[in-house]
Amino acid sequence: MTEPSFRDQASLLLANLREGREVRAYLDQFSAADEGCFAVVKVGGALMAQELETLADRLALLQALGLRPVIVFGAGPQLDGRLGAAGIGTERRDGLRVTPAPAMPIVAAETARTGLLLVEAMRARGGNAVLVPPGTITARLLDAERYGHVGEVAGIDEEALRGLLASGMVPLIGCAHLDAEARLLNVNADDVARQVALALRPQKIVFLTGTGGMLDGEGRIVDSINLATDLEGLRAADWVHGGMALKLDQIAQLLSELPLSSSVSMTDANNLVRELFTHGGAGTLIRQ
Ligand code: X2W
Repeated sequence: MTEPSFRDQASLLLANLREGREVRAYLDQFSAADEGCFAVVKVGGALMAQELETLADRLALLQALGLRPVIVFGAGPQLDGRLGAAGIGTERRDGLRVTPAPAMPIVAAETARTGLLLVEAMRARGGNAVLVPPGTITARLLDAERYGHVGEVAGIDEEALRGLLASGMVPLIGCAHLDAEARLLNVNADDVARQVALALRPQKIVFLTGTGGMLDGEGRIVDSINLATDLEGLRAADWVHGGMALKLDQIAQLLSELPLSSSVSMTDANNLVRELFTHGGAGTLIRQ
């Protein structure tokens, strides 16, 4: 089956809006976030490279509908390439990139470049996005001996983010952030997304990935996961490997600190609108 095009998705949306059906209900629900942020969307670096145009289309559409997403983006594969070209190999520990001092200017520059490509692609579609200014997210050094210049999120300037949203911008948050001593640190983008979600308390948290959702043992997308009833069984299932189990635990932890109505979706750029605005969805919906 071919993926529905942007045009198909937009017409589905508009047809449903005219008929006042499920899309309208979702739109009303998401618009109720008024001054706040309706969704934190994490975009992995691979998708920033491969699906930039589609992503920019979908985000510009959300913005045109008056919705206010905040985007957290990664740049993992881009960093592998740039650092490799500079003679700095890729080593990961506990899922984090070991980042020696000479790598940091490259991490910062490549992250900014990756984000600016999305700014540009959104502007070309009538959208308006900006990279958040330095200091919006502050970091703290994790364990210099073990990871080098790697940080975790120490603080989030919520007012700055809400100000950008109120002025009609989609804030884009990368993975290089200053610490209290104005040192740049490399912060894993999934961690940034979770912390931003905890601060802004959006209705939706969306992880956009190339796989389009969580895959079961046969490589099919799992439609929905109810953590209250499914988590133990999933942990025990042989097809749930280490990385996926960790991700599920992190999502469960995140949702446990958010209102019961908040949910996490995993989907791809093409299906973002369908996942957000239809009961059937397109991806994996995770509730608590
Ligand atoms: C990540 C930041 C980029 C990232 C890294 O250097 O790869 C650490 O591991 P993806 O594409 O979302 O994986 N930082 C400390 O998270 O990008």
